Amino acid sequence: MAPRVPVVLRGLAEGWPAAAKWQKDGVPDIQRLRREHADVPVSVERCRIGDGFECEEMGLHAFLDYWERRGEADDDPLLYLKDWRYVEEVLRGDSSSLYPVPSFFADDWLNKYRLQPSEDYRFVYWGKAGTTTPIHMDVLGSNSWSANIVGRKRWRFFDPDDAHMLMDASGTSLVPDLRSYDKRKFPDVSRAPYVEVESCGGDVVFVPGGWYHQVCNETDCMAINHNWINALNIRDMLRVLVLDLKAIATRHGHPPPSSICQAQLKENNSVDLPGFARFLIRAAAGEMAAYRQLSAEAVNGDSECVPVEVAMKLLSLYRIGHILTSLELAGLLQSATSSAVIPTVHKIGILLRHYPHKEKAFAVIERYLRVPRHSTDEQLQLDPLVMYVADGRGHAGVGGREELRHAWVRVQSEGWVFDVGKEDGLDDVVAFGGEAVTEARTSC
Ligand SMILES: O=C(O)CCC(=O)C(=O)O
Ligand SMILES: [Fe+2]
Repeated sequence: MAPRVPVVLRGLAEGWPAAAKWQKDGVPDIQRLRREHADVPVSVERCRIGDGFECEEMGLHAFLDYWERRGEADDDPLLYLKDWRYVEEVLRGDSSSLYPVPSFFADDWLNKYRLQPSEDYRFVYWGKAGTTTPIHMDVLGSNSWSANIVGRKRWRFFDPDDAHMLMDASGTSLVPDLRSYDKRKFPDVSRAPYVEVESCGGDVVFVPGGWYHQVCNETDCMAINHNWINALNIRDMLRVLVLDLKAIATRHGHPPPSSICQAQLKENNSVDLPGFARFLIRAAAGEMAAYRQLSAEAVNGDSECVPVEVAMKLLSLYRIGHILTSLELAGLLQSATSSAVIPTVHKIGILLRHYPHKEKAFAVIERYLRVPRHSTDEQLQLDPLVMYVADGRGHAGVGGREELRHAWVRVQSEGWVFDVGKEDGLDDVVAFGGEAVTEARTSC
């Protein structure tokens, strides 16, 4: 996962209960699906080549009727049932009767800590041969995994570094559909390098966040798909939100923390920044509990070696602490959220300060999670939040709240290790990385 390239895990979904329930002899078992599913309303997309898509609501049984009938008339539309929150709506929140979540993908904050109680990102996709998901990048910078229960899909992936080739001359609009587009408007698309893969029944595809992809169902397909975020890509989510917030602020002419901008942010992304901070606070509690349990188990075993799971929890806590502090100091949160940020960050700081195997954990993080300890100045410059703090408000050290009036952030040369403290009381310093703070930085 850390190298962030698409991967097909052949046969990982073989033998899942979903295969026995949804298909027979390699084709969807429509009679059984109809018998075993209530006629609930579902949202389907009408797929049209090069012309975007439209969503419509219909009953599940009408969709299954369509599935059996489709192809009898030449002008039958192509309907794709997708983004169906099946676990939540059909299985009452517990997916285990249908599939196990593969261990590689189990560290999943989006579905565990939830942006909103009802907002989960566990979907089912059912589509006839020819249905297509046009080119897109997954929501909120998240990764996804997609398990083919039945059928064959063809995927085309574009590296984030080549994303500019998929845009028009202004760099703002994305080519709508790779099968048919205006070559004058999108002159570079045909030259953009891509990775093409095929996934079949029983295969699971890992889709790294930030990669544009288009997916075509070459036969009738049924798939299960999760979007997820954890310590390795939480900063991508922050970046997506902050960039969108900046664009909204520019468009509306209001400052980013204003309720108008935050409401628009929530409209676009299902979450505003205070909601994002609440999500991180829930994640901090969960990750701290998991860290305590895992590290207690590890100490009972071989304490010379820091297991990668423990290192991962430490990385989670560093990153959550960093983001919460940055948001608070940048004045981007409202007070209801702010009052929960500081105790959370303090708890995280204390926990990290007392961890005895920090150096070993850093080594594991670098080696196995491929998070470089020394991030370059260039990377820091690219962090939109740091830029916002630096260019938007001048001094990172001047926070809005009384408790943070003298607090400041120093992004150390280690990159992801940073300190938070109070100028006038070094005893109160919460030292990330173990070092007391003696210097304030106002920009990067
Ligand atoms: O299977 C599809 O049609 C789309 C899947 C997808 O876009 C994903 O898993 O990210
Ligand atoms: Fe996707």
